[in-house]
Amino acid sequence: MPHLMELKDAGKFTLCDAPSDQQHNVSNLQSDPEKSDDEKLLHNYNAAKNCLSLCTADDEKLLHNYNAAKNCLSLCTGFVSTSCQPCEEGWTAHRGKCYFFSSKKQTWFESRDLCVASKARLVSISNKEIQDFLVSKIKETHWIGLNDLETEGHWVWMNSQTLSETGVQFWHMRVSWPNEPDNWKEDDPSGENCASLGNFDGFLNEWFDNSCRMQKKFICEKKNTFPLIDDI
Ligand SMILES: [Ca+2]
Ligand SMILES: [Ca+2]
Repeated sequence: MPHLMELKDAGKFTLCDAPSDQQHNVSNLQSDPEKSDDEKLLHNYNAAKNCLSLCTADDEKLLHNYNAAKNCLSLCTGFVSTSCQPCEEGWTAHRGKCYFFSSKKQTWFESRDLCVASKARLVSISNKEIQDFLVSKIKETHWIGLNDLETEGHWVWMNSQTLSETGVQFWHMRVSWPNEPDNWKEDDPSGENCASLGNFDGFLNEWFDNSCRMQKKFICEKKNTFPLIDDI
């Protein structure tokens, strides 16, 4: 493993012959607490891309520069990428995150644990864009990371965000029956404390509270460790 300063120097000087005012200083970003890891990666990806675009088209030099840029990027977050795949096999990249749509049905608790076992968590829906993306990918009801297990009626996502904090909710509404969430206790005396996209009748673009013991497919999400520019 080359010394840190060698890599920084590679980023600044050997990476390409771009004028210094066109090169982004990776080390400044590393210490900027205002920037999220995703923002840093995007910035550094763009910096590397800009830098490479100034270099010669010579294949060997491009390969060398690509490796130098990759090494530089690995210093920014401590993440060492072995490939430029945006997400692992079986996961779908979308706007800086990777999503997993299960093929098997599980209880909500099993779904939550399986996501965690994949270093992910049950999906959060914090805006309409994510809601629409997820709805476009499913053909039946799926568990999401919303629950009122701790306090009845107080719905929270896996990161403890509340619905008033995200500002969006897509509960199913009824004309002559109570709206969702209705905490229906006919099937499960403990009520309905876990939310899903859709129910067994469809309505895939709406949320329902269900018994957490129901078996449904589920959606996990995790950060994309190397988002491509077109995927942000
Ligand atoms: Ca409930
Ligand atoms: Ca319900």
